[in-house]
Amino acid sequence: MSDTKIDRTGKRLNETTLIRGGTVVTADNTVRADVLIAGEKVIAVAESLQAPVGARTIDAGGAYVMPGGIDPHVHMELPFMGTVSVDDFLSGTACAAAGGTTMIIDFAIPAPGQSLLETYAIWRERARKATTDYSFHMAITWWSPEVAEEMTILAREHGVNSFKHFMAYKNAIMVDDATLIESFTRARDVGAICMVHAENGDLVFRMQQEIVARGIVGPEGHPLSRPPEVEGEAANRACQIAGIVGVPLYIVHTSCRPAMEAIARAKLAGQRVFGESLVQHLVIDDSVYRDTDWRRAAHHVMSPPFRAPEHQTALWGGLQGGTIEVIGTDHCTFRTDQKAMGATDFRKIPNGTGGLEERMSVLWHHGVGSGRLTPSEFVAATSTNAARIFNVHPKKGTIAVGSDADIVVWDPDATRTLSARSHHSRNDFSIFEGMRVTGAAAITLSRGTVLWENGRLTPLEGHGCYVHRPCFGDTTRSQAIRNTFTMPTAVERQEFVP
Ligand code: URQ
Ligand code: ZN
Ligand code: ZN
Repeated sequence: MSDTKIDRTGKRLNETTLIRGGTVVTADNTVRADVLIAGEKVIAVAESLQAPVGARTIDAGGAYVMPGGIDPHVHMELPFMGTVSVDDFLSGTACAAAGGTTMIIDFAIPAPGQSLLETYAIWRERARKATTDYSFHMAITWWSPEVAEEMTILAREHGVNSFKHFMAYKNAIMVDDATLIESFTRARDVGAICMVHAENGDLVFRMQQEIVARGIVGPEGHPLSRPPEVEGEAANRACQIAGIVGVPLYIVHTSCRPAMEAIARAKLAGQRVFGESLVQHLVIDDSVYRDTDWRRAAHHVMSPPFRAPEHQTALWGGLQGGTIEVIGTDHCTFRTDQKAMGATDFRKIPNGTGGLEERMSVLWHHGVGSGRLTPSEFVAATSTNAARIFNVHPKKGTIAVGSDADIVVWDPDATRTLSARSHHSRNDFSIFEGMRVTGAAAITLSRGTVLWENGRLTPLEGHGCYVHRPCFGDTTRSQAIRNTFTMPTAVERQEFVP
């Protein structure tokens, strides 16, 4: 009886693979070592390993062997602003593999009033086609006792340990402070982490109206309506609320100095606050909105918007200094004809850009290639920190015995020009068009299965698995949650006696 098992995609599971001659890079060290994979797991990391009979051998001589990337911020086939993002869970995860990423965390986003459990089931169904592993944050877009109850069920039974809150997108999915407080409290009590899109949505709404009233309706109006101060205010408010409630906080797509400084202040106060930035915000500035070609300017409409160059400098400093721990992409792609929904009013341009395939090459080129980051810091920012923050380490985010064999053989010398003509996204443009970068995935393995090899993508529909992310149990909650603000007790409270 053959001991070869077949997975649901018809793939032989018991393959043994030896990756030899490479330099293994984890967030903690860099070492010459071979990696032995049996089926879906790493079973040995050491020098001069022998290949078992029948094993496949990958010669990684001269290359790095790194944990597959984790992008904790993507939106596949998201219904948003009257349309749907064009990359679905198959095309999106195929892009991921081509770029060296082996796990995505998407966002299940209920319409206000919609059941969270129903939303979760919808996203699970959509994601069945994925070729790499995936998980979901759950967005809180309204509040009721049922929402609180369903948060608990998702946390305890479905491996959702992170809840997202949009402080922008008024009259759509934006929530107010009262909901933030209720949701943050429930998340704290179940041992989950909270996430925010930090822009003051009321200010944005008012500024949009004023800008349009002045006759500015083109894409240049978009950044004018959401300046850095609007993001900084919301980031600070979210940090303060999270600190008083006593829940860990993750601020997504931090794009500017004021928001980053709010994170730094919270960290200095001892709060468990994590900063994420997007690779595109590190290398693209707000001059894109002054492009005379409407299409190219509209291609770059996303929130928060691209910022003036001094904010890129601040974000690189934050990444190097540890205020920003994770680099994601917020991959949420809309084609030119979809962007044209806002041809006469920038408020109607679907917000979002792509980057999932380009993320690791762009960060390697501009980060490691420039000397800003070491290879280990690159691995931390593109994989390990996200695995630790969202509680899937060491299953994901490292190369160690027992870890999933999510591995990228990284060629630090591979040079290419990024372009929509060669990318694997369904989008008809790339915001990185023409960017020349050095450093690329040569081979990407998802739980031991090769999906990308020397320029050839072989996505396996349905190969990807849902990744349960356990909440922070009591034993680890003390590390996960630092309740900096203790609510005053009656004794301490100085009762005012008239
Ligand atoms: O806000 C988000 O993260 C989603 C809706 C993607 N769009 C964007 O402009 N960032
Ligand atoms: Zn957002
Ligand atoms: Zn997003």
